[in-house]
Amino acid sequence: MTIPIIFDTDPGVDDAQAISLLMASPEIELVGLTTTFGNVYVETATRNALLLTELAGQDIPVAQGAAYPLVKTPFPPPAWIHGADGLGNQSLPDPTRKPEAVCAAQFIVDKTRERPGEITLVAVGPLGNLATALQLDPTIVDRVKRVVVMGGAVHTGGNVTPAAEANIFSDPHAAKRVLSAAWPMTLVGLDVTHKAVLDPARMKRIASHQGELGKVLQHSFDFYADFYEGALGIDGCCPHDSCAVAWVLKPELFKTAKGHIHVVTEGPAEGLTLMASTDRDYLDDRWTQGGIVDVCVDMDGDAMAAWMEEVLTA
Ligand SMILES: [Ca+2]
Repeated sequence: MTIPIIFDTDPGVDDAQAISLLMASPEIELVGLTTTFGNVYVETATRNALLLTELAGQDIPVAQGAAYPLVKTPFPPPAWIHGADGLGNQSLPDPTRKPEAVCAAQFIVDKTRERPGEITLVAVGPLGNLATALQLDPTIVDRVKRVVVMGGAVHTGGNVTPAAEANIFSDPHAAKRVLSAAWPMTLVGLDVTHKAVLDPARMKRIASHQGELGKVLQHSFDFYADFYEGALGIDGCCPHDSCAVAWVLKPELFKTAKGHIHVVTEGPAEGLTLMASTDRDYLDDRWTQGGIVDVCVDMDGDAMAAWMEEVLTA
């Protein structure tokens, strides 16, 4: 039995690593990639999703999704982190395949109707596609096996603002809808993703096993690692999006806590993910709206990075 996954993504250097990880994992059936703006414009995200799967020789459907946040005015994509092309600025051919005729949200709705109770949605970009899928068909909450979101920061600070993680900050209104919906959900945020570091030696070994795709991963890693060294003093990079994949396949590496997640949509704390633990009572129900989320609060970062290498060099 394989695990069917739809991967909602804005590739993106760490997205590219996670897509490679999914394609290399025999336990995973990659039903499709759905794309969103975020690290890059959505057209670039779609092009990269098509290209990365083609480089691995895999014919995986790609459906294009959200171009803008639901409400707020977007900031330009962070070209200094991921490159203008999302892959550290390299000249790559255009993909030969085209995206699906349906948009990302409809693709998600359709696939979960075809296979009720089977599909895990792993979302590692801003959450507009999942929010729109909820709007198209609210009963989707009963048809997904689980939603795993890379985003947010619960006990730690943000990475784009003092409070907010990038995916949530990029579309806080979408995040609010998605993170309060009553579907089985896991939040994999900066509390855990900052514990794993993919260092240059490990990346080199991975790249050497990944053929043409490996060259793209190596180049984008080098660009991304320069940002990490300058900004955080880390030798390597945090493979944020791969941590969401790790949660699906290696949950024993994580420690979780249960809580309600409230997303702040305005003001200086815009994009903050406030967790109200189910372990205590509150003065009123402001903090306990919506579904209960499994929130990752700890991860064995060394074991996670070692597992990534194991999968990508097998
Ligand atoms: Ca991402």
